[in-house]
Amino acid sequence: MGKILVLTILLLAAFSCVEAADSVGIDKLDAVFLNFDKDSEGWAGVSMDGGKQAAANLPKLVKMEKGTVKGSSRGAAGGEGPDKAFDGSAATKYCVKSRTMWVHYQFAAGKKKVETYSITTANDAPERDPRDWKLLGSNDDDQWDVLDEKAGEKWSKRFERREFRIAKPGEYAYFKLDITKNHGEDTCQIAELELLTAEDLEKKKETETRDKPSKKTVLKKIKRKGPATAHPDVKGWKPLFSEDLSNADFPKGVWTVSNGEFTASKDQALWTNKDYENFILDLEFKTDNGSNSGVLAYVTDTRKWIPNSVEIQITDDFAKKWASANPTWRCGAIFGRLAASKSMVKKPGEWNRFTITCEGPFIDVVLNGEHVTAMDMRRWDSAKKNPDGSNKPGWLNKPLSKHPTRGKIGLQGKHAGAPIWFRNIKIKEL
Ligand SMILES: [Ca+2]
Repeated sequence: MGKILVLTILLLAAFSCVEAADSVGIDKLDAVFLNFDKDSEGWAGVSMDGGKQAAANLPKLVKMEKGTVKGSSRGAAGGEGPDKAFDGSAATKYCVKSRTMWVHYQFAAGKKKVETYSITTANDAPERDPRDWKLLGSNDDDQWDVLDEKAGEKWSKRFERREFRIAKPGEYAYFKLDITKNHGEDTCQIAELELLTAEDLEKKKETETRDKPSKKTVLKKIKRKGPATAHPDVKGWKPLFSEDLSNADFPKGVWTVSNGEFTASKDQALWTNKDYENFILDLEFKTDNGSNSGVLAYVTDTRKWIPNSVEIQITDDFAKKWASANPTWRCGAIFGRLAASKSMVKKPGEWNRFTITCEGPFIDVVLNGEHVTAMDMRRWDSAKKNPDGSNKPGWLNKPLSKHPTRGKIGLQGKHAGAPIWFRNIKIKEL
C-alpha cells in the first residue's frame, strides 16, 4: 500500500534526522498518524471530519448483502446519504437535517427473517442520536408490521453499537427503521443499521471467537513493592538531573535550567546517563497551548527511542487538536497503547504533578491526585493490537511484553511546536 510506504519513508526520515542540527522532529509523525488508516489496516483512528476525528475503537459491523436503500432525505451533506447506514462501517453515517428520519432496506435476494437488528451511534453530537423508533417489516412496501418499538432510549458514547432482538421475527422483503424522536438537535443521524438473520448472527459469533486470543495468557503473579497510587512525600528522594545538567545527555544548548525549571528549545529529549529499573519518578510539568511531550521510561535506544521505550504521555488536553485525537494520545496515557481513565491535566500555564511508578512490567501513573493509568506490559504482547483489540500506531510494532524493563529515563523536548517545562524531578529506586 502506498500509504504504508510513505509512512515508512517518513518514519525513516524522522529517525535518521534525530541527530541533525535542524531535526525534522516527530511532528511529521503526528500528521501522518492522524491521517493514517483511511484505507490501510492501520490503527482504528479512522479519519473522519477531514481527518481530525480519531475514534479509539470502532465496532465491527456486518456489511449488508445486496439491496436497495431509501431514506427520508438525501442526507445533510455529501457522503452522508442513507447508503452510509448499510455500508458495514461505523465511521460513516446517515445524517439528515431533521429531528426525525427513516431509512429503508429492500433485500435483493428476496425475503429475509431478521432476528436481531443493531443501531450504532455516529461520531459526534449525542443530541442527534435516536431516542424513539420503530422497526417495521413489509412485503409490498405499503402494509407495514411493527417488529419492534423503542422509546426513551439512551446512548452512552460515540460509535456505540447496541443490539435489539425482535420478539416475533417474520420473513419480509422490506425493512424500515422509523426514528420518530431524537435527543434534541435539529439533525438526526445513525452510523449504521444492521439487519441480522440467524445466519448472520452465527457468522458474527464465529468471527468474534476467531478474533479472540486462542488461549488466555495466564500471567505469573509478581510481588510488588509499589506502586504509588497517590503522590508520595518525596523528602529524601534524589533529583533525577542536577541543575547544571552535568549528569544528563542531550544535544548541546537545547536544554536549559532557570529557577529550577527545565525546558528545551528544540524537539530533542533530555536523557539520564544511567539506566534505571524499579523506580518511582515524581515531577511537576507545565504545558503551553497545544503541548505534546512525554516522560520516556525503559529507553533502550535514545536515538530511536520511539519504538524502544514506554512513553507516558503529556498533552495539553484542552487544545482542540488533541481533544479530538485518540484517547491514547491524551495526558497520562501510555502513548498509543493505553488511555488514561480520566483527563486530569490542568490548563496551560499551570503546574501539574506526575508520579510514575515503573516496576518490572508494571507502569502506574498518578496525575494531579488521580491514579489514572495502570499497565502490565506483559499483556501488550502483539505487534499490531492493544489488549482491548484496538490497533497500535504502526511505529510501535514491538510488543511491550518483550521490551526490557530497564533503561534510560528521558523527558521529551519542544515537540509539536509547543514548549514544555519540568521541575522538582525526583526519583526513588525501589
Ligand atoms: Ca455506516
